[in-house]
Amino acid sequence: MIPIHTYKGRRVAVFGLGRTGIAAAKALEAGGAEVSSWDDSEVARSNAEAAGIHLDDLNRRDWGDIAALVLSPGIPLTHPKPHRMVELAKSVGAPVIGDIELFAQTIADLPERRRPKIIGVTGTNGKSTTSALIGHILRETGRNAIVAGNIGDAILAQDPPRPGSYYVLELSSYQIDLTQSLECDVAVLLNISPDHLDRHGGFDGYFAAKKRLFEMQNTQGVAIIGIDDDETNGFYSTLRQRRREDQIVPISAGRVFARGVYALGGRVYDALDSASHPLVDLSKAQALPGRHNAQNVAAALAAVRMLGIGGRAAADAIASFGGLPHRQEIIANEGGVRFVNDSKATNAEAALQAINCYSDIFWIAGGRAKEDGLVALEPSLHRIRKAYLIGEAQDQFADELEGKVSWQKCGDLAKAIIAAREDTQGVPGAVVLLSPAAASFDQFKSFEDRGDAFSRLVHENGAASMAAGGAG
Ligand code: UMA
Repeated sequence: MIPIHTYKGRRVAVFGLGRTGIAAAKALEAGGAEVSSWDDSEVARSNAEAAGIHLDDLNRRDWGDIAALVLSPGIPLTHPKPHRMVELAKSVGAPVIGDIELFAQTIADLPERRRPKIIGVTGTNGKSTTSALIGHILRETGRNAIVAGNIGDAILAQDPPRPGSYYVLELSSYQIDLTQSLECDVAVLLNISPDHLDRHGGFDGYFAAKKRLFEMQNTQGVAIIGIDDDETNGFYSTLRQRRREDQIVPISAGRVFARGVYALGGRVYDALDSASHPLVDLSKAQALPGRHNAQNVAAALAAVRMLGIGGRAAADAIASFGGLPHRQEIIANEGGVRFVNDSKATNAEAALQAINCYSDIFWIAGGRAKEDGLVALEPSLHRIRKAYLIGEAQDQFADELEGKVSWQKCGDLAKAIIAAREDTQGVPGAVVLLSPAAASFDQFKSFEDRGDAFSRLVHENGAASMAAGGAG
């Protein structure tokens, strides 16, 4: 845990008692603050109590002594409308902040020589993989690196900063909205496409949140910008006018840059080092298939290069990266039919990236649909042999696929797996791909929960099918 001393002797309201809130309440208490914690959900409250959190109903108490409200990222700050707690905090002039801000303040309070390096990674897709990859390279090259934020456990549940250590923070737009003073040594923007629009009042609000990561950097901070979409390319041009040449690095999967890191023809080049020799042969990085991962590799290489780690050591570390659960994770190979868990793909853009990595796809999709539905998938629908639709989105997805891809409404994951297994019997090379292009919350707690269920059901159903004498 990282104790937070900023509010020592003062009272802080912590609202939302999931991963963020529980860790924040404990960290604040460890640093000497008085903490009042609450959550709208009774289940969350009793879980928090079991975890040693003292509850204090923030709906009923007087807010006069509250110095700050620590809000969890999943709770509306501004849109669709501010949560009641945000209004209460504003009414007494208490700042509304997140756990990343508490972390940032704690780092800023350290003497400069004891400050760890901070790498912040944002974008719509690929944040987790890029963050994990940067962490992996740092560790493989002998550094102490912690990867946290929108990936895994909350930042304040991590080990306290040590001189010479590195924190790699995957940052969602929600988390950046609640952060005011995070000075990343290296900040990465991978890409942007519409997502979470309801929480930001539209695309501009969403993009503005991502850009703030760079606005918070100090004059020494380095920006790594993916330039493969129009919006981020435009942002790169703007930033170039404001920063020294050595403080901004473009990255791309497909475009060559004199001063950038880019992927081309299955290889990644670091033009900051030598543009004539590829640094990484992507065919050796088994856990990183597809063009989107080429961009993630370029971003990770650029980030570590700007931290002084380059060349062969970084390239070797990339080859040994094992990948992340729920992101194109091969969980079974039955007679040449692969079952791939890509539950993390909660929007069509993310699903497209996985779909582009395979042909002969038996695709399990659905859940709670995002605003743009399946529009982004249009160019790659020919790769899909059949779609097995689940969850709230199944009717909408069936309408969108009508006349383009054969589909079957299955309702839930278990039925979808059974149907896909039947259809792929005797089709070596087929891929049963769970890449839902929708959020999980209609039927699961989280995308991790959905991915775990997929993995369990594939193995259970596979065993049952073998026992029944099926091809399995
Ligand atoms: N709650 C209320 N009232 C509300 C809404 C929520 O009381 O109106 C309570 C819920 O009852 C629950 C708590 O708030 O107890 C949940 O807070 P949360 O949604 O912020 O969840 P955490 O467990 O704190 O997880 C968060 C991130 N979740 C979100 O941003 C939605 C996790 O990212 C992150 O790993 C974790 O903090 C640790 O930093 C997950 C995520 O889905 C991976 N992120 C989104 C994404 O990637 O698309 C942004």
